[in-house]
Amino acid sequence: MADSKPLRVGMVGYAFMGAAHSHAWRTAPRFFDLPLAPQLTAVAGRNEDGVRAAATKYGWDSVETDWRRLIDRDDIDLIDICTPGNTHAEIAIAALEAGKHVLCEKPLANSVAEAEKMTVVAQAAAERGVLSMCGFSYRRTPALALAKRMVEEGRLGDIRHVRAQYLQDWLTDANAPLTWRLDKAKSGSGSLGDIGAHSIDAAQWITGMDITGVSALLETFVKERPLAGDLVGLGGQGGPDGPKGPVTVDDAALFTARFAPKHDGGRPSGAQGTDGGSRQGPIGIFEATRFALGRKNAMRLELNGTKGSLAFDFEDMNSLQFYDASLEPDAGFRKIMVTEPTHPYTANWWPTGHGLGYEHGFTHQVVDLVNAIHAGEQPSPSFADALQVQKVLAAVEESANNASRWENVHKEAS
Ligand code: SOE
Repeated sequence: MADSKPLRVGMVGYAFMGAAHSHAWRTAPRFFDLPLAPQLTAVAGRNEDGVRAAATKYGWDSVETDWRRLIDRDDIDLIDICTPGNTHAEIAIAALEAGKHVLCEKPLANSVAEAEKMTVVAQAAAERGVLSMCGFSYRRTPALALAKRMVEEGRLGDIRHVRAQYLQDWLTDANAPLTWRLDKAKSGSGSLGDIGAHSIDAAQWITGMDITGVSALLETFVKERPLAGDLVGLGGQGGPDGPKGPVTVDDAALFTARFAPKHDGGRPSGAQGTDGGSRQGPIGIFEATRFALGRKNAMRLELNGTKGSLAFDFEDMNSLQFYDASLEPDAGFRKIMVTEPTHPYTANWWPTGHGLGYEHGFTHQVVDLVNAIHAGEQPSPSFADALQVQKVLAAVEESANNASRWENVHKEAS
């Protein structure tokens, strides 16, 4: 709406997520009637040439080379954190305490302790009308938002199985450089936190249940890699013949999980189920890897319930596979094209069947955040929701590091 009050944004970081968020801040008011008008006021980055180039490319009005300047500026209303996880806590806490709303990329932090502190500060800030959200953007993929709607409507009955995979292959080459995502001190974990976190959040959000226990296996296939270009200055030439550094995170994470209705804690409770029976939480199996050669961004989720099943694959992101047990058994799964105007978010875009892309999830994230801020309501996912994801990540690492639960298959005759 042309006469909307501005929402002046200061973004920290301008790499892949900075590009996606910039696109979202610029695009959201052009396709959705927003009660506040996002303004790309300033972008911050340590390298002045780099951040100036990013401001020109992505349409930011000004630049800073220290994120603290964004916090100090009185022409900034919201801080958007698009930096590696080791910086999230310091920036988010400073911003919230300075009265700035916060959008923080996932995972929320690199530890449960950091995430807990961020959540406490966020809850106190919310009481002052200063709001915050964690950027689990896949919730805003129309097909996954429709999946949640269908689960809530009882179309699947009680959920028995959650099957989640997030498959990429960009590290299959042992000579791919040692970037920040492979350094635990910066990223907190590898495939587990970077992409597994999306699966955990989506599964908990769509089922409406929390993961209460896990059993896990982590693997690092390539133990050291050529230093990335920004580290080559340390006397290396880069590339396969240059200096190498250690990979300190997982390349792949596998875990089983138990779910329980929220706030029941512990094992699945006997809460009343959709069919009048006791609501037993589902069991889950999760996989996150960057070595699934040929899979580029296959974020997959399948739910099997007592009345139906749903299956989603981000590499075919505009559709949802649905098996409805109320139909003839030979009806099989049917493909729902999630492009009807009645589907989440889609009415604001193209005619049915034209489809959306990865970037639309970020635009929808901005739409929901701006509407929540204008309404003075807690955006979703909150830092508390993201803390629950952080606790699952920590439990997976604890389980994987406690190999005593692992049973070897004995070769010798029993
Ligand atoms: C990892 O390659 C990555 O960029 C994640 O960091 C993002 O969160 C995901 O949306 C796409 O893949």
